[in-house]
Amino acid sequence: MRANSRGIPTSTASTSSPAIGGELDNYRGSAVFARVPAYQCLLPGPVPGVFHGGGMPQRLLQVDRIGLSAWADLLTPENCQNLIAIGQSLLRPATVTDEQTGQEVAHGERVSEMAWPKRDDYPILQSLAEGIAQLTGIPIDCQEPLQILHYRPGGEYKPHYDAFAADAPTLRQGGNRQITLILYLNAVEEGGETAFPELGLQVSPIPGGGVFFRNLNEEGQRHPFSLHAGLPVRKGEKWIATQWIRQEAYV
Ligand SMILES: O=C(O)CCC(=O)C(=O)O
Repeated sequence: MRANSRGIPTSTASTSSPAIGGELDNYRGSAVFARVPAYQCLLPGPVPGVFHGGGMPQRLLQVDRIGLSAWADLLTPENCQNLIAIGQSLLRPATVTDEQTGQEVAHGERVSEMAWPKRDDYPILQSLAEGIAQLTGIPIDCQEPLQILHYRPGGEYKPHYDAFAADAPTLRQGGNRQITLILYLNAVEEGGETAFPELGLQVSPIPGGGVFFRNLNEEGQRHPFSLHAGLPVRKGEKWIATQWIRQEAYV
């Protein structure tokens, strides 16, 4: 996460409006950070550690509009290395879920490689799933399989919503994606932030940290403020693990 000298994440603000759906530079330029959010910075404080033997993840930031919180120390360096190794063994070009068919399809908006390991094949994925259930308070059954993503320089995921449209047939697989959790597995040399254009916020990857947020509003519809992007990696590579959590048991 971007952080000031006291380690508290910051965002950048300006006065003009962002052009949602425009070219990527519009998201990265100062105009992106126009609608200064009503978000609240919390001082880091301990919460029950769930991913590594009772350690103490730190909540660094809370944005109430979409229940976004950014965390440090969710994963140990060893956890991160293990997840990267799993990803390395299974990588293939990234796809997105087609709203109509529920099938995975290639999409120019997503320039990365991904792996979708089976939880049963890796004990770390089971304990991670349990930790995520504890962190979010949502039963494990609602979790889609964890997705491990790898971006090379130039790789990115353009602004998008994770929640599906209200009439998408894939909703039959457990309702909509109510929560997204993105875990950062390595330090990116330059770029690769997760941007929330509507909140005026960028979260910079720090290894072992993560960000989670709600994709739906109180009526269960796609929340406009959940729009987000993986900004281009300018130098180095980026590894993340994304967990989508449905409203009901995922089938
Ligand atoms: O790469 C990122 O930071 C964002 C990833 C993302 O948007 C997703 O997996 O849905």
